[in-house]
Amino acid sequence: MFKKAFIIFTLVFSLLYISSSAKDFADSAGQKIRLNQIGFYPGAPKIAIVPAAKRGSFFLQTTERKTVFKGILKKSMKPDFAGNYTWIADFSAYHKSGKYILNIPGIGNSYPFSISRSVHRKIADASVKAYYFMRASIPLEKKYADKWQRAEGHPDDKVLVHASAASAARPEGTVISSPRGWYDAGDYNKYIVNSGISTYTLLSLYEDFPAYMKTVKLNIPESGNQLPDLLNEALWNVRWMLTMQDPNDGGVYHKLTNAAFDGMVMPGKATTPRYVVQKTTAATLDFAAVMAQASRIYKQFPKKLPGLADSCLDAAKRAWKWASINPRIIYNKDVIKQYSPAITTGDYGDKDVSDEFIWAACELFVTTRNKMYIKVVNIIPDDQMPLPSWNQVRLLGYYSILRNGDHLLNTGFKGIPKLKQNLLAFADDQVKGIDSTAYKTVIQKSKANFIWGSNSAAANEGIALIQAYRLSNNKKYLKYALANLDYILGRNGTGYSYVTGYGSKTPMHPHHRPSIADGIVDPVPGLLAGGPNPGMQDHVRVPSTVPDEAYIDNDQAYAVNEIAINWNAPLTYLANALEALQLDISN
Ligand code: G3I
Ligand code: 9MR
Repeated sequence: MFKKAFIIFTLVFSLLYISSSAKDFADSAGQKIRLNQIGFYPGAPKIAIVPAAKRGSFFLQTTERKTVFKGILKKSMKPDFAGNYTWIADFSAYHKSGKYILNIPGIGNSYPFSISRSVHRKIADASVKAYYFMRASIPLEKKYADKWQRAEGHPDDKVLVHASAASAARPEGTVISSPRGWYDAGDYNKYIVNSGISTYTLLSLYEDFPAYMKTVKLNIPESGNQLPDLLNEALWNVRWMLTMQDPNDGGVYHKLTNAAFDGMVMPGKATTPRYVVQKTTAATLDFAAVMAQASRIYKQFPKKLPGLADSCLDAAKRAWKWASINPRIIYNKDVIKQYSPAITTGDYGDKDVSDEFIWAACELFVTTRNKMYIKVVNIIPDDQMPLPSWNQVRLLGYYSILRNGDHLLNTGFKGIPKLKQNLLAFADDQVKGIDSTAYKTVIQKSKANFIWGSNSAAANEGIALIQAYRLSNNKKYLKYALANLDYILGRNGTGYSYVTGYGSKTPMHPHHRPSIADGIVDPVPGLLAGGPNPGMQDHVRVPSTVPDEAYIDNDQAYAVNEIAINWNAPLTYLANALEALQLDISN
């Protein structure tokens, strides 16, 4: 009797042991084979990178382990940032739809992935829906938010004018109403500068791909109201931004914030006083740019949104005027700290506003066709095309001019050929030499990309390449834009797919207060982690300081694992644009 029980015990124990170690093996092998964990379009390039491989074969197999394609691993021509060569499995020649794994003898099996049409559709949708989850001033109901339902946070209907923002018409302590908008990131504050590039990027996705974006349905409260859901979602933030303009002079508050960062609580539990802080030139110009753009887009829906386009344009013009009179009011955190209460939340303090002037001038010019805006600002001071980020917005204006070139024909503006030439030169420079690199992605070409929010650089490079494709019809740009999406979804130095909920190995502990505080194991889905950054400004040690490996899935690690609206927006653009253009990407 005892013996029998012992045998059963040993059997069960060893079965458990075998199955768990088999799982570990699959997991660690999956981690060693770096590929887009979602999958590939049938006709598009399909690449996996295997850092630790040796010369040999690789096998593409169905999930039933039937080999459908065999190839030879090729050694990369150049090493990665750590100095190691990688091995490349290229199965682009295989086109059949299905669910597969990659088997590499001596290493194991990759995570399963798909080859199919519309392979990125779900993640593309989720990257927009993520903004719904970031909404302030509204409860997230179960029918839209599923298990991430939550109570309303921050009504923001009684916001105090901070001492730094006091004026004769609105002295310190004046109460204003400034509801709606998206939380910036892992924190619950709302910042105009960062809202600027984020909202612009979502609106430009609609400007470039209106037909496709009309098919994207998000199951949000406004769904079915005749406005495309992307525009419904963007409007949640546009309406908030409008409240941030002082009606008395046109200046725009830099941010709406608590005095200090909240604890790790749900938004409904974060109830400390909220302030609007100092009007700044950067915020006012970013606001002007977005409102000019919003005006021309929402104008297409006059029945649904009567008057909105005019209000936006009027707000943009008044903001422009304020910035012209106040061209150098720069947010300085050390000055703001001296007021009472001291404000210690995010800065978005940009000392150089020349690019903000260019962006606002471009948007106002595109919307109004009035050349006055580009006469007072030299919009093409040189041939540079700096990659967009919250503090570098020049290219955003150029994109707008280029995508609206036809509409500007009779204005007499002569700069379009030059801008086109410069943008294509920039794109050519980005893709030059990529095929010989260790991961064959644009982002990994330069160590300098790996700063706070590096994943957004990957996505913003993808946008630049898609603009280049739209201007040239040259498919090579699309191929490299897709390579950066592959990077974000797993073909990278860590083996993470950096979007919560999408991929086999994804961030489970983002620095995002609701994901930390809600008691739900899975983080809020569709959010892009900041990504590798060896800076360790959060004092959390990363396992490696090699630029593209400096990442940890830790909720304290805000310098690598926070999420933010300005990082998600270019992902949203890239994933949706590639879905819209999927049939154009072929070998
Ligand atoms: O521009 C320099 C670059 O020239 C230099 O090579 C590089 C080397 O470290 O640093 C670059 O500056 C960085 C700067 O961002 C510009 O991107 C700083 O190191 C870096 O500390 C700074 O990080 C910003 C961070 O706030 C701290 O201020 C992030 O960009 C910005 O995204 C982040 O934003 C926060 C908000 O303040 C609050 N809400 C969350 C949000 C996301 O973390
Ligand atoms: O949660 C904050 C995050 O949104 C910011 O990006 C980050 C840097 O400004 O700061 C985080 O807040 C931390 C604060 O700076 C220091 N105390 C701990 C806070 C939570 O980690």
